[in-house]
Amino acid sequence: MNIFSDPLKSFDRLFDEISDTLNEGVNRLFDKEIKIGVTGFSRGGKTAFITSLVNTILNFGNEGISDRLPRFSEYEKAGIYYGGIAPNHDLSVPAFPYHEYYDCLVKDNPQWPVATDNISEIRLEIRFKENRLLMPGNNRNLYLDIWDYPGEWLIDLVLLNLSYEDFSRMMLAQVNKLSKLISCTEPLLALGERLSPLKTPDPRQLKDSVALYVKWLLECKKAGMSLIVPSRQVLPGNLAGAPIIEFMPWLWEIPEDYPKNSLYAVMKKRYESYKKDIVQNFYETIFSKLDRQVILIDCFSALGGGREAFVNVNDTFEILLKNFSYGENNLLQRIFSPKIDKVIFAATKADQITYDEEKHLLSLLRSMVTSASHEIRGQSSNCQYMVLSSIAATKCLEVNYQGKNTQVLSTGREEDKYFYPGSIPSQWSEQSMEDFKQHFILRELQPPVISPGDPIPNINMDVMLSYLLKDKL
Ligand SMILES: Nc1nc2c(ncn2[C@@H]2O[C@H](COP(=O)(O)OP(=O)(O)O)[C@@H](O)[C@H]2O)c(=O)[nH]1
Ligand SMILES: [Mg+2]
Repeated sequence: MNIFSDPLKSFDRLFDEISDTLNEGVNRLFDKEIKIGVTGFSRGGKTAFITSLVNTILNFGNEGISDRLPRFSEYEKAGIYYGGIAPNHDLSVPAFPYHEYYDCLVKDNPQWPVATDNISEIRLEIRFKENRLLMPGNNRNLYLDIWDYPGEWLIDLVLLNLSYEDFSRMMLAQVNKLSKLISCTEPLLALGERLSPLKTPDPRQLKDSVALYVKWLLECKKAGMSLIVPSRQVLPGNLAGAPIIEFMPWLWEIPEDYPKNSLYAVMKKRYESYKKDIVQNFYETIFSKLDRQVILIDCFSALGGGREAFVNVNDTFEILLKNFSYGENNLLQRIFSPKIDKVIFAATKADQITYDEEKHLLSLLRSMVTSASHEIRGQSSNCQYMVLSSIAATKCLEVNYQGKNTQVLSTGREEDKYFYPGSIPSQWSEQSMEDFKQHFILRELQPPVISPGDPIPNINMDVMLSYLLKDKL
């Protein structure tokens, strides 16, 4: 920001800006602000998570709240007495519409928050009593800047280290590997007979060809694959129709030399622009500024994928690691951001299992992450693993079944008083995916009934708060 560039700027505004900048500096100095990234693949539970987290924080200071957060003992210790929404920092990023989502949940016919695939921000303020040696009893503020962004964008970071030729070769290997699974492989590869890399592109042919590649990507996504790059072709957000996402890997013989305005040159140029203006920009303006990262994983949907999905999840982690592991630096920090000091992996939607299955889900989550990456195992001190339900649609009850106490779930609705969904595997393997598909009944649950003003029921949000905040209060 150059505050001297506008001669018409009034002294007041100038002063405001200087003090804003100073405040920002001071906030950071005293650790009064934490930027938290929340990510995970589409439908993984990010919106539900942020809605529930905000709801819990807005209830700070209300009577009885510390009893609802037994494992967030810092709530009492730090003397938290207020939580609220503060104005957003970045005025150009959509604000996370908390009230809209909460209203949907508490209406007569409750609805899950609607799906969105873009970035959003919400800033929260927590007030508590200073209990450090320096200024005991003083009131203090902690700001949480929460960023919701699609996990698909994270996968794009692999492109930063790849030339257009590397990218093309990587995707060709994928196309071949998945050819039995993805039905449009043949027409996609056959495009090569019609495309002339050295000639000026025919705009219509270029558009149609890219559309076929996007179709291939979408089919991969549907089959549970996660190496979906460039991600914005599948989740375009405000880039829909922009030439910067209209390119594809060159899946055929790569020309050594090509004229400046040729089809090949156009593809390569757009790829480079995408890398610089979209991926690099995301990295610099958001990702590299995060202090903590929550990664939400829907293990149930991962278990429901096929064999290739299993391999692909592992591959994706590996590719991320390979591309970000230069030098002797802390690898984990390298992968996630230069600043991030804590990464929390949370298995979401844990209200779909009984309480005694939670340990299996936790172990499954660990084995999913660590089987893909030996490095993460080695760096696990700043990694936390937990299970979570942001908006719990069921309650776990104990009933007497054939003379034995058995845990079951209930949605509280008439139609399913009790049900037992089954047991989930505790290790991530192809066999466990088969077992899960055969023995587990995954239901589409309706959101819970919540009265307006009431807190959102959840599982383990207090544990999450403790992981995120305890050392900052
Ligand atoms: N049962 C249950 N379902 C959930 C929970 N969180 C999310 N979901 C389901 O997952 C869907 C996608 O969640 P959402 O938060 O929109 O995912 P996003 O795409 O990552 O933002 C929701 O519409 C719900 O159906 C949860 O805690 N429990
Ligand atoms: Mg969302």
